[in-house]
Amino acid sequence: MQVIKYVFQPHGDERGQLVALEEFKDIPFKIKRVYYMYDTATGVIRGFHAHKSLQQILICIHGSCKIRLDNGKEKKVVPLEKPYEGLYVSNNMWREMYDFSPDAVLMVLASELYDELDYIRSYEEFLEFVKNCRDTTIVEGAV
Ligand code: T46
Repeated sequence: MQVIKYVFQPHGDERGQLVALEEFKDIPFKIKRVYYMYDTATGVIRGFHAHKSLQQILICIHGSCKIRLDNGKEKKVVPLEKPYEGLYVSNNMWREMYDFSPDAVLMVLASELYDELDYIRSYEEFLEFVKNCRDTTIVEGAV
């Protein structure tokens, strides 16, 4: 399974930190959509789906949460707790987001506009889908 965690370079000075993200430079795709979730209720698990073609970068810009990734063969839990870290999630990954701190803001940069038809919401359908996808392995590092 491939887990790619980007470490973005903050522009820090005495005023604080600033992270800038540019498509094809810091982010490996054209950013067509940004969404974020906050005020997540205690104990909630979100996700439970994969995508047919969507690529995303998940950044917990405040607070913390955990992402469970599953490629159909292997599962890996990735904690997100730094505003300068981004988790790349490819289309063919079943994802679950959980263990949100009360102050968590999880921001997502997406390669496509919202399309319900791109979602795979059945785990059995997902397992069939990944049979035809190339294998993935784990890499942690920067861009
Ligand atoms: C993903 C994980 C990480 C929209 O109208 N537009 C949007 O762009 C999105 C993302 C959602 N919505 C609506 C659809 C639902 O009525 O917002 C509601 C909640 O979406 P959903 O239940 O899909 O949220 P999550 O947290 O389960 O999943 C989301 C993304 O949908 C998904 O692509 O990979 O975050």
